[in-house]
Order: sequence, then structure tokens, then C-alpha cells
Amino acid sequence: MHELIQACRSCGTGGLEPILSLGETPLADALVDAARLEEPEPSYPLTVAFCAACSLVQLLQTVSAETLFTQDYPYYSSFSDALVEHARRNAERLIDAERLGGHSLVVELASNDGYLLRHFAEQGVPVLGIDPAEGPAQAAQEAGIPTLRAFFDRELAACLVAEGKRADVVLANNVLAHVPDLNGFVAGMALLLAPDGVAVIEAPYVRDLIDRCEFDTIYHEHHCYFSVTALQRLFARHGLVLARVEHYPVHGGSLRLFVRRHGEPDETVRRYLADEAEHGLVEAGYYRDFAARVEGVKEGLLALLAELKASGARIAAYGAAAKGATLLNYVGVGTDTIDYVVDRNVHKQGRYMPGVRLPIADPARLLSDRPDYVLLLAWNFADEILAQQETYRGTGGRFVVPVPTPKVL
Ligand code: DWN
Ligand code: ZN
Repeated sequence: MHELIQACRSCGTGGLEPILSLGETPLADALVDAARLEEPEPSYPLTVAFCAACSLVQLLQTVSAETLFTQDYPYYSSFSDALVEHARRNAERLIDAERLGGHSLVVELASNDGYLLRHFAEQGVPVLGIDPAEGPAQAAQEAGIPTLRAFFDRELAACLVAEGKRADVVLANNVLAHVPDLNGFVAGMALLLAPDGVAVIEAPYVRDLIDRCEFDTIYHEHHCYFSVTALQRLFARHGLVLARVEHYPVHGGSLRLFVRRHGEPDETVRRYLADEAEHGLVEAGYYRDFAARVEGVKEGLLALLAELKASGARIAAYGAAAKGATLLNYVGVGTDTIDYVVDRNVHKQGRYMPGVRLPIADPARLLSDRPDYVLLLAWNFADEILAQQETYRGTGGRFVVPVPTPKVL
């Protein structure tokens, strides 16, 4: 089941302008078990639109959070060494800058398998994770990270506050895009934050998505695609100040936002807002050629893969990522072209990619099977994966990167 929104998810204004349709796609993280291969899978329209009133880019469709994130959610953050390292540096810096210790409380919203909170816990800082996904939340518990298995919203924040819990640091990485009730979520953050606390939030940057044609990061889990302009307006509505903005290469280009109850924005915020206005991100025109560029990547990739197949090559793929599901289903690349996908995540191995039904195997298969080419679906971890696959590459194996322009490495 899905619903169509009639007004902006942030500011409530009607008349959203559609900028891209990726047709109908299955849910990107709904991996298929072998026992269910005969059953049909639901797919849902996937349309991106722009709100001229507050600049928020967003999906027109909402699939319920319960459908998307509870049972069987297969994404575990800890399978990327680069991401765990990024998390460790974030934690160490915050412990230092905010003078965190045994007296503090760090709460993470969408804490997954505890890959970020564990770096605070190791330094003796009390933590609380909140995550609705059963498997990852259980993995965090087993690793000693207290985790509440729940969706975070205004009501949950009010309960925590009533229990005397106020957070010195609220962490929210890659979750703002996932919540259907954006205002309820941010209102909850405002409640939970201690008077001098800071919310540190990471979200993929819409400017990177558009400029680098990262269309595969669009799927039903991601309701929103944020600019600093849209975020600043969202936080201001809840009495919060966007105090600082940083940019990191993680997940194809992400913003890290520092949000407080009081104070002034620093020069980074002013610079981002001015740059976005100058580059037109606040107007629909900026997004209008995106659909044609996405179509170009599709055609380019289909032509490249067809040429490789025609030469007799065998092709596999790397990374049973959610973005891989969008890419394969939108471009229309299935078992005719690709033999299997490999992924380090043991919770994904033995299952099948949604829609296209490619089997998911252990990466060791690349060495035993030696396909000629590997389509890199997890292109955001290219450095880590290419380094890891040195042996495969050393024996002639080649990687194909799909975006921003399909190319063979
Ligand atoms: O917002 C979201 C982002 C942050 O993460 C989600 N809704 C779900 C998820 O998106 P994704 O699945 O596209 O994320 P990743 O992290 O780009 O997926 C990479 C996949 O590749 C994972 O399944 C892990 C796997 N991997 C691997 O097998 N070997 C990753 C690395 C780095 C590796 O060396
Ligand atoms: Zn709006």
C-alpha cells in the first residue's frame, strides 16, 4: 500500500512540481528469500517532485514505515570499514568538543547495529540507540549498546523527557530522509535536546545527487532529498538553529549539520545558503534536465553492458545495496546480463535482489568464478571495494562504474 501526498512534506504547500519518474520499482531493501521466488512482488510508482515554496525535493509516494523498516530490514552499517571509521572520527571529535563523559547522554535516532554509538560507549559515555529494525537493533543490543526498538517521533521524545532523559547529543545519520512525518520527527528532536545540547545530523546532499546523477539513491525509503535551504527552513519551523554545515564524501556526498536550540549560524551556513541561491537549487529550473540525464545513463549503461555481453564476457555485480535495486530495476538489467551479485553482508547472502531476482553471494565467489566484469552497484564505496578486490583485479577482472557516466575502470 502507498499513499500519494498532496502537499509538501515540510512546509505543507500544494502544487509540487514533478521532476523525475523512475516508473514502478519494488522496495529496494525487500530482498527475496529463495522460498518466495515463485511469489509476485509488489512494486510502487517512484516520482520525485520539487516544492517551490521551501525548496524541498521529495517523493510523491509514501510507503508506510512499518512496511519499509521493521522485519527483515537487511541493511547493517558495520559492513563498511570506511563508514565505521567515519563514525569513529565523528564520535571522537564530539566527545572532545562537547566535553562528553559519564554524566552525559548521547541518543542516536536510527542507530542501526550500533556502529556509531559504540565509539561513545567505549569511552564511557552513556548512550541510547533507537531503531525500529529488528535484526540491526538486536545486533546492537548484543554488542552492549542499549537500544529501544521503536520509531522515533514526537510522542516517543515526550516519553523519554518524562523519564528525565534529555540528550546532550542527538545523532541522526541517514534517517531524516526516511521519516514520513518530517515535522513530527524534528519536533521530537527539539524536545529531546538538552538546553545546551547539539543535534548532529547527516543526510545525502541533493546537489551531489543532481550534479553527479546519483539517481539510484532514489527509492521509497528516501522520502526527501535535502538542500541546506530546505533544511534551514525545516529546523527554523521548530525553533532550532542550523548552526554549522560540513560536507563529507560518504554515501555519494553528504551534509553534516549541527543544530542547536540557540545561537547564530556560522559562516558555513551563510555560504551554503548563498551558493544554493546562486546555483539555482531554490528554483525548479535547476532540476529540469535531471530526467534527461538519468535517461542518458540508462542508455549508456545498457549499451556498454550489451557490448560486453556481445564480446562473450561474463558479468557479475558488487553490492546488494538498496541503490543497486533501483539501478537494476530502472535500467532493466537482470539475469540475462548479470549472473549474480556479491555482498559482504551475511544477512543478504543466499537471498535475491528485489524485482530482477539476481542471487546474492559471498564476495569470495569473484575469485573462484572469475567473471570478466563486475558492475559496481555500491559505487559509493569504490575505494574500499577496489582495494579489497586487488587480487581479482590483478588477474584481469574489471569493474564497471555506472554513475555519473558508465565506465570501465
Ligand atoms: O539510507 C540508506 C543508506 C545510508 O544505506 C538506506 N536506506 C539503506 C542503505 O543504502 P544502500 O543499501 O544503498 O547502502 P550502501 O551502504 O551503499 O550499501 C553497500 C552494500 O555493499 C551493503 O550491502 C554492504 C556492501 N559492501 C560489501 O559487500 N563490501 C560494502 C562494502 C564497503 C564492502 O566492502
Ligand atoms: Zn515545501
